[in-house]
Amino acid sequence: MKKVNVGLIGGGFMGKAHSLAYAGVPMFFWPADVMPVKHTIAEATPELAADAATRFGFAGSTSDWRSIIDDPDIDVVDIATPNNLHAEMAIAALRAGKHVICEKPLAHTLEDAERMHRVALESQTVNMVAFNYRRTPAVALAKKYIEEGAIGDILNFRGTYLQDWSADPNSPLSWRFTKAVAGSGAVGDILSHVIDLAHYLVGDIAEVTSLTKTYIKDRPVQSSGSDSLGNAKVDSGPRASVDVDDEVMTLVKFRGGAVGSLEATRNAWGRNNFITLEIHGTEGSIAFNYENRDELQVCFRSDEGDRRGFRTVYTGPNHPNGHALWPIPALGIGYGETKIIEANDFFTAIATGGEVRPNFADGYQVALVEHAILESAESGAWTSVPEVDR
Ligand code: NAI
Ligand code: SOE
Repeated sequence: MKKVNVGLIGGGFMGKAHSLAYAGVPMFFWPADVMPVKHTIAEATPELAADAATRFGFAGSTSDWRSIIDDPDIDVVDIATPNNLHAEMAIAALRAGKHVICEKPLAHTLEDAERMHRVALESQTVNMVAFNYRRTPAVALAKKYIEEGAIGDILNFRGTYLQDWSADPNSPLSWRFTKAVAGSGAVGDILSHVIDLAHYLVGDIAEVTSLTKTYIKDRPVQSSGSDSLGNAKVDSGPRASVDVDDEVMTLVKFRGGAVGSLEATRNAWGRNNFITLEIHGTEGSIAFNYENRDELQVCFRSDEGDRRGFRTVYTGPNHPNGHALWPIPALGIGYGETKIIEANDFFTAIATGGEVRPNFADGYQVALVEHAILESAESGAWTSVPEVDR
C-alpha cells in the first residue's frame, strides 16, 4: 500500500472536514490502495498551525504555506482557505508536481479560475474541486437512475440551496461578505454547489437569466480568524459594508435542451442546509432534500395508475459506495461521509493514475456559469455560458 503525504492549508471548517476524511478513508474503504498520511498543516499563524496540528492529527505545522509546496516529501496539497487564496496556492502546487484538491468555488474571480484550469490541463497530476454534495449516496443514486433511463429524457431541473446562518443583521462581516475575498455572495458560496449538481445530473448549462439581491447592506466587523457562520452575534461596535449578494434566482437552459431554475439564499429563516433537487423526465421524477439525505424520492410513469406516486428509497449497502459505508439503510449518512467518499475517489485516482471529477475544468465550467449569472443580474438579459475546453 502506497503512503501519500498530505499538506493541508487552512484549519477552519473545511480543515476539520478534510482531516476527518483522511482519517476515515481507510476505516471505510478497505483494503485501500493508498493510505493518506497527515504530514503538515498550514495556518495563518504559528500558534493556530500548532493547535490545528494537535487537534487534527498532523505530524508537522507551519505558518508558511509555501514550505508545504517546497517540501519534496509532500505528495498532495489540500487547499481549504478562503476563496481568494485558492489560485496562488493551487498553481504553485501544480507547478511543483503535487496532486491538488481545492475547496469550492474554484476561485474568487473568473480570471483566476481560468488560470487554474490552464495550469491543471498542462500538469500530469490529479486535480479535484471539492463539490462534495454529488458524493451524497442518494444524489449518486439519482445519477444512476438518470443514466439508466429510469426517468426517460430530462425535461427540467429545479434546484435550491437555502440557509439562514446570515439572516440576522448582527451576524458578523466574515470573509464571505467581502467581494475581494469571496468573489461573490450566495452565488459562489452555495449556488455553485447547485450548479455542480445540475451539471452532474443533467449536463452543462448553456444560458441563464438571473436576479440577485443584497438584503443586509452592512454588518459588524469581525475581529479575525475562521468564519463563525452566524454563530457569534455582535450587537455593538463598528460595521462595514457588504458588497456581495445575499440571494440569487436564475432560470437556465441546458445545452441538452432541458430547462430549469436555480435559487440560493442565506436569508431564509428556518432553512439550514436546504439543498433540494427536483428533476422531471418523460418517464418519471426524482426529488431530493439534503436535510433528509438518506432518502431519494422517485416516481415512475410505468407504475399502475392506482399506485403511482413518489416512493422513498433509503440509501444503504445496495447503493453507490454503500458497501463501504454502514450495513443497514437509514442509519444516517452525514456530511462527513460525503467528504470521506470524495477523499477516497481522489486517492483512488492518484493510485490508478486516472482522473477524478469534478476536476478544475469542471470547477471552471461552474465559474463560467456564476459569471454569466452575475452579468445577467446586471443587464437583465439572457446570457450565454461558454464551453470549457478539456
Ligand atoms: P474558515 O474561515 O472556517 O477557515 C479558513 C481557514 O484558513 C482559517 O482558519 C484561516 O485562519 C486560514 N487561513 C487564512 N489564510 C491563511 C494562510 N495564508 N495560510 C494558511 N491558512 C490560512 O473557512 P471554511 O469555511 O473552512 O472555508 C474554506 C474554503 O472551503 C472556502 O473556499 C469555502 O468556500 C469552502 N467551503 C466548502 C464547503 C463544502 O461544503 N465543500 C463548506 C465550507 C467551506
Ligand atoms: C456557508 O454558506 C457554507 O459553509 C458554504 O460555504 C459551504 O459550501 C456549504 O456547503 C455549507 O455552507
